[in-house]
Amino acid sequence: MAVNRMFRTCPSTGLVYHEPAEKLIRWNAVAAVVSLLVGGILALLVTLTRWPAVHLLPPDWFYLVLTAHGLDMLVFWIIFFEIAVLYFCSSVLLRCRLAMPGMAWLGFWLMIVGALVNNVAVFRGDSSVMFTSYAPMGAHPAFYLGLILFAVGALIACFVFFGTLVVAKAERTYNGSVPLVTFGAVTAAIIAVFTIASGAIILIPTFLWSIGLVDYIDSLMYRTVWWAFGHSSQQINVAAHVSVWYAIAAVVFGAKPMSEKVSRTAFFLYICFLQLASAHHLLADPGLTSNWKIFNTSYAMYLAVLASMVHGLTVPGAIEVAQREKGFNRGLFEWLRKAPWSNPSFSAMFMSLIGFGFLGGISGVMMGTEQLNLIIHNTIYVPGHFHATVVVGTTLAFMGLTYFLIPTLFRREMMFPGMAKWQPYVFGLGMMSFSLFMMGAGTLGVPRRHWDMTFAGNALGYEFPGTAYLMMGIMAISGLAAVVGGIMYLLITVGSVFLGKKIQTPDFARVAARDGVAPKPVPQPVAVSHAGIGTAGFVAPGTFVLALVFLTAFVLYYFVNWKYLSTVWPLS
Ligand code: HEM
Ligand SMILES: [Cu+2]
Repeated sequence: MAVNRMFRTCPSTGLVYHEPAEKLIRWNAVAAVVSLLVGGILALLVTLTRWPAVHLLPPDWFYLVLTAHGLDMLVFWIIFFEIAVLYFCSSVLLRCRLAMPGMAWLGFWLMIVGALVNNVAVFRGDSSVMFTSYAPMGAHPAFYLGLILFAVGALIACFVFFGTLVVAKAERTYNGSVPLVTFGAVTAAIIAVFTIASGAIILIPTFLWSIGLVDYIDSLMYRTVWWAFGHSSQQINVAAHVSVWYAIAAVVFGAKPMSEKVSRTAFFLYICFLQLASAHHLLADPGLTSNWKIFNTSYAMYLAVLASMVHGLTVPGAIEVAQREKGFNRGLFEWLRKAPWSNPSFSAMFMSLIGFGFLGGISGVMMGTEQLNLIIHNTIYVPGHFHATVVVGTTLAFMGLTYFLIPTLFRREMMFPGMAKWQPYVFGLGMMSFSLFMMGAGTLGVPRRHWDMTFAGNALGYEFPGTAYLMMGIMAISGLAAVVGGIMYLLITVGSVFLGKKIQTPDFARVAARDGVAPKPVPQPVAVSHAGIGTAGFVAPGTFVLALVFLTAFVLYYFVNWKYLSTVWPLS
């Protein structure tokens, strides 16, 4: 079967692109960036409304815009980008053809139609049910239908990804096991299948309920199953952005994982335990036993947290080892000081790692403790936590990857390279501060998703301390900084992709399928000795010190919150 296929090899990276895969990766990435643009405009409006001194939108618009912001960002931006990552990690990294490009296009168009239908439902004004759309709050049927179509499209994309792995195996385009980055993508895709199945189990009956064919949706059942979907989808993001960390570490430093086995085991832990952690969204719900909540959120969740901490250690560890081997071997932190801080792929990736760990991780464990959850339940602490995870963590990592993709995938020179150096800092630091001040205001009790924290005109008023208003103001200003960082990202990416100078590289050429595209299979790293680097018997002592700082911060913050809990509920 000597079908001819179109491939090209990128001269500067050596990556091999199959023509349909390249097109699909581009289109998915473009759809992602368009969603980010829409979500970003909405972010600005939401932020200006939650800024007490500005209080921009009227209530109906606030809830509409908040619903659309959550969906366009956390569903459409992130998932379109993830599909691009899946195709990249299969077809490109394994140097093989993409399986069933026709199906992949079907998936893509279903996702586009789904995203549009869902957005239309929200902007009609009768579906301001928030990202979580808890029953018995009902939206227009098109709201659910849009999400279902989008999910079917994403599911098809996952199967195209799995199919591509089968192709690579059958056509022997790699030897040994798949590279670690691809392994991480496999983790993400397996979780995605579980996630989409849970989404279908809850959204299809809810859709039928919205058109009157089902007459009752139990609200506790809705919340339980919805979070099997909602939480797991966050774990797809984590598996995807951790893979991106490894990829960027490999591209920028030539860093090899410190231990493939440990990293792979950590990915495997995600598959085993994260769905159970969904229970942390139900900690304040009546009707579920404490035993169930505590088992799932303590014993089970910590194994998923462990996995993230392993990655948080091995990624900088691998970078440290690579840097020390290049000669940056003095003291504890020369490797970090001499890192390429003006390379936006690196700075985005490193801030993603630190922000995700310190802000998202520590706050997540605190919130996931049944007793402590009471302090912050439904306060603005919650969006503070998840902007640290899905924005500083996932979104910033994806931004870092984009800078790498512009020349190799889109074959364009990057526009505004000077601005690109600063973009990750403006966005990342803005978002970190935004998240921190949200958490601060939340600790003082400021509610999330609330149009007016002053409760003006309500019979039962409540006065927050002045600090809460101050924190909401600083939060909003930091949010504006992040919006500026987002605009910089959009200018650079859209500018480069559509107007950037074309890079002339060898174009697609026919290759006989039987021979495969990879005449030289990817060489597998050989074990190397790290003799002569590091100090005191550690190859990566700097990373070890960073881990101890993390541990100290973690323990202190955790216990401070127990202390705080004892004061908010005086018993004597
Ligand atoms: C410049 C960037 C961003 C800013 C300034 C921003 C700002 C905000 C604000 C002020 C809220 C409302 C919090 C509340 O009142 O409860 C919010 C909610 C939310 N944001 Fe963002 N955001 C940004 C980016 C993102 C990104 C990139 C994502 C996802 C990847 C995201 C996902 C969400 C979600 C899921 C909600 C909650 C919606 C709900 O409660 O139903 N945001 N954001
Ligand atoms: Cu969760």
